[in-house]
Amino acid sequence: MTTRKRTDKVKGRVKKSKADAEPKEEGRKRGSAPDSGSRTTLQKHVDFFDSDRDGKITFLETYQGLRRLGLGAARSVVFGGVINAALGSSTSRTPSLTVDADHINAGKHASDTGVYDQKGHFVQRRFDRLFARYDEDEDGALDREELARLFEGNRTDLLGHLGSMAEFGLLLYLAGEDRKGRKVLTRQRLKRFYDGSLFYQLADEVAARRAEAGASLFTAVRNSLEELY
Ligand SMILES: [Ca+2]
Ligand SMILES: [Ca+2]
Repeated sequence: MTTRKRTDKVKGRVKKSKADAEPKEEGRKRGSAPDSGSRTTLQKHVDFFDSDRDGKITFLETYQGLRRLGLGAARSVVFGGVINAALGSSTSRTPSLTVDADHINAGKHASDTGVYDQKGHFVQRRFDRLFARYDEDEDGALDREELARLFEGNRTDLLGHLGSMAEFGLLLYLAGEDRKGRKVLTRQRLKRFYDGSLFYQLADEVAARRAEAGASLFTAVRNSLEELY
């Protein structure tokens, strides 16, 4: 059992670094992402949080989703509260802390961003064009400034909805990679953000990291202190 788990972890790590290094790998969907051509990007993002798939996202589900994405307990409470307070009422059309996923799915704005087709599906060609335009130093990743410019001109549905939180700052925090002391979002990650599979990938990575950390008592104690915040 332990050996199998370890092998899986190692395999996961190899797959990840390979995928990050090779743009060609991009088209491949990860196993845990919902596999349905009929779901729009926004629906996939939402599905990630709706763990019992009843179409409603409770505060607890948002909290648990943020924890799965690697956010500490305190931050998850704060962000979860902000997200559900902001989206609960607007999607339910009555004061509520539960998000009504059906109404988040209108998808009206998704097609305006330039990365999606009329139905709200991701279009690789358009993404390539978009990325090339904003990756001004052509290092294959977007830093904070490049991301700011991108989102200024191309507000996606999701970011529109998450407008009250730290927007791409949170995205950078959760999905960014360190490069010479700066956080950057790689092309691969941004693509996954747009196609709706990023949250699932992040949750996989966080789970693997937590399992690994759990192996050593010292790391486990240190991490649980970190996770409180
Ligand atoms: Ca639910
Ligand atoms: Ca760049």
